[in-house]
Amino acid sequence: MSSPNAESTAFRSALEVIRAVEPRVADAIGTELADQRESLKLIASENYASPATLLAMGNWFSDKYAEGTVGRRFYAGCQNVDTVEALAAEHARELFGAPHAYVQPHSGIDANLVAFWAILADRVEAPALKKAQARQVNDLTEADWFALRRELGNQRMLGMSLDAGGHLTHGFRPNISGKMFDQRSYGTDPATGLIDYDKVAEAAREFKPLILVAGYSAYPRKVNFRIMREIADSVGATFMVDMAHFAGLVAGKVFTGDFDPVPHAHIVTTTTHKSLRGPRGGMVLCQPELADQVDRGCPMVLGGPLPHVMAAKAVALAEARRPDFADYAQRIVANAQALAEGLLRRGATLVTGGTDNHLAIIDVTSYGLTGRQAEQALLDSGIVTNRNSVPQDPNGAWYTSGIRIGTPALTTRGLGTAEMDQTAELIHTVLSQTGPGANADGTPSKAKYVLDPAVADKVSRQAAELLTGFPLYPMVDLT
Ligand code: DSN
Repeated sequence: MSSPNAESTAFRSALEVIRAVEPRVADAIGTELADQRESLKLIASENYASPATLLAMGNWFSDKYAEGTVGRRFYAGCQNVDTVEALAAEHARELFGAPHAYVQPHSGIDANLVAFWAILADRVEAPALKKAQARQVNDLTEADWFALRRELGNQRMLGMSLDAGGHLTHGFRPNISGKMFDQRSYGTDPATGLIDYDKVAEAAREFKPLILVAGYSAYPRKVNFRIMREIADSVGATFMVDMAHFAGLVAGKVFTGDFDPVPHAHIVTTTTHKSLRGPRGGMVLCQPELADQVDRGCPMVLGGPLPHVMAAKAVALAEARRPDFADYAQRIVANAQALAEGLLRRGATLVTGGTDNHLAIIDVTSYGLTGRQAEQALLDSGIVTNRNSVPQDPNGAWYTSGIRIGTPALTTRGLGTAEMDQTAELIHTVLSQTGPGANADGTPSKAKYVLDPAVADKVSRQAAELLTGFPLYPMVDLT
């Protein structure tokens, strides 16, 4: 552990150096910290990285090109990049018990693209090359190449529907994945809001996807990955899990056995900055048979690796291997459940009636609001959330009917279950005192809202007060 003095000196020096070149950037960095300090950050996908993780990103690794993988680069002089990439991958393998880890993806979308191409290469391209007795695609005849490209573009994916909590990159039309794959989605049971595994199996039998995707960005429950793998196996699909949201809960051994995706999936993707609390970035874990294809991620679908971010991934993954990370992961869930219970007790409606992970979805139609109105009213009151669809959402993906809340960030700050109850009170106060607004012509608006500024000010002050006992990056003095 470094000393707070060393951290303080490092951040102060960094800001001074930046200020000497472009003071407005130094000011914006300072203002960002001030803003984050003052608001209740409940965005389920955000967190606060450690000083060591943040500082590992600001250095001369940023200057290095390192296409390729450890020991097999397209540039000379990559020995130090090899060191940090190998370290990050080793920490990832050990932390998650994965046979192979690829730590180059710059984001979750990139990690998913690497996985999609690895699966297509393994399941479609490799057999076509074998059949044509070609070593690589350049050896194919024009006719064989044309046929292979058609085949690559004609594959099926089955993933969770967006309004049930799935992710845009799991085959939805506005995303490249929806243009690459013929996609069908499975939803949740309208009565319980839970995944109905029999329905998933039925959809898989009918659709026969090449890839079955599990994982979510807005589903407040555990997923049984053993059952999902059985479904994938029953139709010969490759089973992929996007654990970006709950990677920290897997790392912290909150999700084990059937609920740990790593032993069950052929391939697992994640971001490193959400509940895992690392730098902004992505990562792929996979079984040995997909490792070679995954390692071709750059330059197949990724630009040059970011060695400074891989250095920070190595630091954050080392932190996640410490025993106190498991305690952190347990507290994330305890806090999410306390927040959910606090809201339910005050009369809120939650999708699935609660949570057993790090997030909950408030159905704000019971307050007479759209997600967009609720999001803005909460923001005015110092509570940062994001609007989100609910299953079968009547307000569509732009206005939505839900508010997604998550506890990884506030748990990092040290808030506990008592503070979650106070947070529930603040959220309920704002939502119950906000009304829908009208357009200039008097018609109802899905965006405008009415909230007495005095209420917003009072709640903002209460939120700031709640946070005073839990300083954020206390080693940085902005005065
Ligand atoms: N943007 C992330 C989230 O907020 O869930 C997922 O991509």
